[in-house]
Amino acid sequence: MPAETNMTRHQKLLGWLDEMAALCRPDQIVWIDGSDEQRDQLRAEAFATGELIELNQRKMPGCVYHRTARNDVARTENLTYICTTKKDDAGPTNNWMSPEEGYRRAGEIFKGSMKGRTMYVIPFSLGPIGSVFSKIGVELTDSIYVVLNMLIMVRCGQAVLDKLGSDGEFTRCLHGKAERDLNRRLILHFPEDNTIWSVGSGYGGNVLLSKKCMALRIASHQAHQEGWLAEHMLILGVEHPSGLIEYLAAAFPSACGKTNLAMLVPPEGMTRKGYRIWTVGDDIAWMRIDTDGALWGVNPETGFFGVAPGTNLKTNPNAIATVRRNTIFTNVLLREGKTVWWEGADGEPPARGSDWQGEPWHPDMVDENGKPIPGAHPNARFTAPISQCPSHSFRIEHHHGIPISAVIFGGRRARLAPLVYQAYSWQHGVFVGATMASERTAAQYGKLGEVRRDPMAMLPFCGYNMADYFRHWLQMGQRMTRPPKIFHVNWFRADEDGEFLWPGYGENLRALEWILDRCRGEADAVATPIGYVPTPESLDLTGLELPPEVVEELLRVDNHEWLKEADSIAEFFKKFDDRLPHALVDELDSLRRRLTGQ
Ligand code: OXD
Ligand code: MN
Repeated sequence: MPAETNMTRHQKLLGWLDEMAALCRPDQIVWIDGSDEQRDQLRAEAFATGELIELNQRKMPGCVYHRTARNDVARTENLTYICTTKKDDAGPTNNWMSPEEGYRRAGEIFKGSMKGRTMYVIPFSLGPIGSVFSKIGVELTDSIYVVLNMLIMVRCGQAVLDKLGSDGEFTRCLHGKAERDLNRRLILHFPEDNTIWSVGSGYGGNVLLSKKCMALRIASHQAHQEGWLAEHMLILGVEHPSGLIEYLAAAFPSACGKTNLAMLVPPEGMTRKGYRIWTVGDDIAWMRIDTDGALWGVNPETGFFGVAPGTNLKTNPNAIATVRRNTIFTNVLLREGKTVWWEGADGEPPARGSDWQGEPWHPDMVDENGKPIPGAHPNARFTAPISQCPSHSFRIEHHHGIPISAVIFGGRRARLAPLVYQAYSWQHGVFVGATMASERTAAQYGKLGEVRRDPMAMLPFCGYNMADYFRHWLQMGQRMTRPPKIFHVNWFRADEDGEFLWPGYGENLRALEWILDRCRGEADAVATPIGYVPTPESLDLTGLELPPEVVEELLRVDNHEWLKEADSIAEFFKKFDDRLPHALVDELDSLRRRLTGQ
């Protein structure tokens, strides 16, 4: 099947396409031009085959519904590999395979896997087309669902090929559903070849190759080589009552509320004060040092691929407004009358519907242990354009990005970390990010205090040796004359009974206000062994009615607990042997000294 087109004269692209088509043997090849007409045609085709279900167009214009296979509902980290010549270049936190083995093993699965199917060619740009931040990729896929998601998530089509010209660089992304068999599924990254191969899955995080695979794993490798940062961070703008808008980039592990924070709605009192939030991105930030010596960033994506369960008018009203139209819903509950529902949605559960597996469902159903059977999969998703978010920033398309005033790291720590604190320096901030962790709470999992370290929320996404990644962060700090200040937040501190002490959601803006005031040198703090912690008076808590002892507990630093934390960090650092930058060991020593008063 020749890859004929008048859309591009890029010989390397055409040659690669021929080669991949010879491997996968599709019946036909279709180029995605980015037009509405083509999108509508593909949608109609997917309705006809049952790959998609059209939702109620009167109530949910432009919305469609999709179910993935039962065994294919989340990212499969155990089948995700970094394929580098040297194992050490993937590092101790990644699965590794040699490039030869990767191409051979995945090649066997891809072989002939698109017979009877169509191969779609999706040219896409991460970042505004032509911006200094931006990178081009081309994804080949045999899934219309992938094409329709990509049309929302990234800039696609002819304009990208025009920018690529006849010899521009691009990331080669090959995806095939194959049999969607867990034993024949591989998500492979070849950073040395700027190539991604994903086979045997139809789940978003495994198959929208622009996202985790390219914008994080491959891009973090490129960023290391080229001197910038590709991070698992949201970006939001906080408009100060004076009209000044300042931007924050924040990293939290998956499913810790990045989307909610990115679209935060200020509580009433702060709206009255004049605060306003501008959403730039909810998942990925690409950041560079500009000529002013400061860090500037873009969100390389144009859509949200958010978790639906738990999203409602209280937790995230802007998300609810965003998904009212032109949205793809995956693995949520399908109601009679072709609308959707999920656990934690507004209103009463519907009396009946069909669940994420297509089975009849009603709210009283329980499993053999008497636990309620959910109608939506806990990782059910919505894919929706950022432009539909009521708080979307007017600077999303700016080619030079936006200046980042503060970088925030966060985890779920029921016991240890105060609501917010500031690192003493860039180097100390890198230590805070590198040792970030989430702790299971009694309410959730039963076993208190179990900790998973997730450095900078990049554990599953760093495409090279994480010790080198830490060094890169340290060096970035040395190259900036006006680096952002670094902070840590914890919305999840709990009392002895496991009850959260902090109300969270919109109220989190109170901590962001303190952070930005600190950046301007306008808020008080006390120097503690772990960093600068707010004085109770420096946080505006008007209207919250938190008892003083709760505020004290939220800001408390327990030296004894932190010394235990220091031991756990030392254990974690052993993973990296002598590749770990010495500056981080120095930071651990300094922390211990401050804790013991030496
Ligand atoms: C994630 C996601 O898993 O964004 O981090 O989907
Ligand atoms: Mn994510």
